[in-house]
Amino acid sequence: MAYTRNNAWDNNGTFQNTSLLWYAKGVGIMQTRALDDLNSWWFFAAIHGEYLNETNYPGWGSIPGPPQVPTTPLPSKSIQDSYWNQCQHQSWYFPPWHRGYLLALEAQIRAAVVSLGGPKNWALPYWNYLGPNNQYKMPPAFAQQTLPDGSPNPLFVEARYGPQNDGDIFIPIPPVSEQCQDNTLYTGSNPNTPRPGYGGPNTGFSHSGRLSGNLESNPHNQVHVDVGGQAPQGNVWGLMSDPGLAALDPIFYLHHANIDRMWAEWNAKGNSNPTASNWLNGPAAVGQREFIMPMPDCNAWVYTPAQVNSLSQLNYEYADLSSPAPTQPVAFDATTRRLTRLGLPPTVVAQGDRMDNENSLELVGTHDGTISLKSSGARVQLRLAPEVNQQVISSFAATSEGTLPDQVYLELENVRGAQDAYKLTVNVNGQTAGTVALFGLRRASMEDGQHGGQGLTFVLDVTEIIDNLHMNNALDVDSLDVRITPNNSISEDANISVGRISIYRQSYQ
Ligand SMILES: [Cu+2]
Repeated sequence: MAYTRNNAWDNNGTFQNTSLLWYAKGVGIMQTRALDDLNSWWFFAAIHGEYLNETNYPGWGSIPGPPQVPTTPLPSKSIQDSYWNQCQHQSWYFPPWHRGYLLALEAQIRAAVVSLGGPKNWALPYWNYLGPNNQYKMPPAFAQQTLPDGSPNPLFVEARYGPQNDGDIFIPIPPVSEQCQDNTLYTGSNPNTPRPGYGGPNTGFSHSGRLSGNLESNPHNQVHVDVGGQAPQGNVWGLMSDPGLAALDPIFYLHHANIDRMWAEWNAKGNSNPTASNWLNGPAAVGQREFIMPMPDCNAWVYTPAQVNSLSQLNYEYADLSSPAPTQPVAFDATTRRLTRLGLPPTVVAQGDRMDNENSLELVGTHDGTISLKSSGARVQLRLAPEVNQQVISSFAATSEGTLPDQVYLELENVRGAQDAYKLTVNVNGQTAGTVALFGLRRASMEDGQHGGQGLTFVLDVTEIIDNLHMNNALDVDSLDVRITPNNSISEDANISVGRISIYRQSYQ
């Protein structure tokens, strides 16, 4: 039987949408089960990530309910080690790991729905916040305290604060966008795909890594912190703002169903997933942890990316796989836009795909020394190395030989901090370079973590800004003016710092 995942905004996103009503009842059943039950809501959240050993927030014992999150009884150490803290982030495994996670949760909810006499073909709805009309708002069923029968609504969560920290949950568009859908390369870069690529960088098992792929950066990370936000006072942030809390919030799975839908749509447009064996076979093939999920029959399901590579191998489909109407004709890709901007003929073409190899990057300029972000952010002068900057400038002249000018990136390197619920907008000489969300920052900053507390690195494609400076004869300069502005005033406890801000060139020659 093929299951169809429908839009959560059907029937205005209320409980008249029966997919949402049955989801609520299924979540309710899973929440009655104990933490050490592999089929419980709490166990599933811990598969993504957990903070059971911490005493202060975000320790699971100090979460303001509902839901009332249990911290006992713990499963055995070996069960914890094989199942918990498994989610793949800052990695090319981000899309396939989450696809398997959704399939397992969906099977659990469907079994609970059927046990209550509900539809045998129930499937997880998706929240397409980038869709038309009101869909940028959270479906109203999630904000109701009670179900239509008057009982408590399992979809209601106290720790959900929204992008303005006032409890109004919506996704600001822009900066959240579907621009990543125009990428044409899963890992690496090409003129249509900024590094590190649509699906993420080539990594091993990566519960917390360094650099998010483009789908993971925007919309995924941004939607997390927009929904979660931060409490107006006190050191509490929304469950969705932090990977170790996020899957406790039932909206999590509808957000990820949409990310999964976007990946399927990207493939349906003709883009390919990796064919390298270390992607297809997953990290277990090289002796690292396996991807493993508990299924309703209590059997473990061990899977690889190859097994979830396309929807045609699986038992579900999406009601709508089409993109909203493109704002530009399809042929009007990033390369064509760039040629138009620079007034160049279509005979100027770039070489093809590049692996995201750091050797292909050359440092153009930097601001050395750690920058601590104040409540209002930071402003720095980023010094350029004159010789390297001249190479960028001369790459514009090389178009006479038919080659595209350099692609240029701004990086915020080794960003560290204790709270994830912020977004930072970066401006270069008054032009917006982009917005990044700090989802996963706390975990990436922990010294005992996978990368020894190196923090996260964010890449912004500033090619268009450099093009504009060049066209205005304003590129031959000693320094660039870089501003970092947070979406909400940064609290001192967040202790957010940027290790280095840099500009890199990547040549097509
Ligand atoms: Cu997520």
